[in-house]
Amino acid sequence: MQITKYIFPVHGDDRGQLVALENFHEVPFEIKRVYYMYDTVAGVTRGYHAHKSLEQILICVHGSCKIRLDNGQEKETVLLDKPYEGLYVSNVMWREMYDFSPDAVLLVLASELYDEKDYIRNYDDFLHYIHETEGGNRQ
Ligand code: T46
Repeated sequence: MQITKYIFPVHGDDRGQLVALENFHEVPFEIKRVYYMYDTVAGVTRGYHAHKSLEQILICVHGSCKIRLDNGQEKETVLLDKPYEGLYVSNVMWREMYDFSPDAVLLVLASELYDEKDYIRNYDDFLHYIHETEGGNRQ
């Protein structure tokens, strides 16, 4: 499976660091929504779903967490622990987020507004969806 991790330019100077993200420049889609999770309870795994259309970039802007990606054929685990790294998560990709450090802040840039109809929350339905769409945009 191809994993796309963006290393964003850091505008650092003697005051500290700054990362700027713009539509279609550092981020390959128009950002329509931003959300973030923090104070994640120790031992919790979030996610357990895929999206039919949504594309996202996940950035652990503080602390660390792991992301398990599954395209229905292969699984990969990615560690996010740098505020200047972004993990691209395509549509039709099962994701689980876990191993959050107590100080983790996971920021997500999303290509679409929130839409519960875009979620596939059952793993068998996910495999069926891939089969029905002849692989979708699998990577
Ligand atoms: C994803 C992973 C990485 C909203 O009202 N608006 C939103 O934009 C989002 C993302 C969530 N919510 C509500 C829906 C639920 O009542 O917040 C609650 C928690 O959402 P959820 O259980 O879907 O959270 P995660 O962490 O399992 O998944 C989230 C995103 O939903 C999902 O798209 O890819 O983060």
